[in-house]
Amino acid sequence: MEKPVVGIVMGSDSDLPVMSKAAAILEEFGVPYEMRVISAHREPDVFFEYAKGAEARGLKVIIAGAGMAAHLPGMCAALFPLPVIGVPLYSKTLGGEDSLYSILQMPSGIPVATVAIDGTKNAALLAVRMLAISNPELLEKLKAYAGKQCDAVQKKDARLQE
Ligand code: RP5
Repeated sequence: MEKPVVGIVMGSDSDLPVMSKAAAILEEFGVPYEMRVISAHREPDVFFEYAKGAEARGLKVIIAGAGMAAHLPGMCAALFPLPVIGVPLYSKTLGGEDSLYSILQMPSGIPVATVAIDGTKNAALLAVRMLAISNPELLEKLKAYAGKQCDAVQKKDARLQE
């Protein structure tokens, strides 16, 4: 088993169905990852150890998903020096706008690359793009992936023209 280079972390196991989609993309691209459920609020010490140790464990990117008062991605960015991608998760009461603004409105100096509400697939693709900067094999896979998407749209259009 290769050493994980991407960390997928979420605030609760209730986030797992949506966050698992990131794992599926990373598997498709052959990117080794680790996946954890860690609550920054309910178990701050465990969270601190995870985020503080992430660089030494070999992680290059963290994808952090959380809902409601979604402080997990921002706190990852405070403790981990490499890119953090935040996934705001849908919440029943405020539809995920609470999560979105919690993750998006970071103070200057501590960046989190925020994707759309429940935008897990794009978060994983963004992580792959970041890794592809120094990995030509991944870059080729990304080009092939884009090509497949293009073909799929063209096939649908061609069917409409029949
Ligand atoms: C956040 O609170 C989690 O990321 C989750 O989206 C939300 C609700 O958590 P549970 O009450 O379902 O554990 O911390």
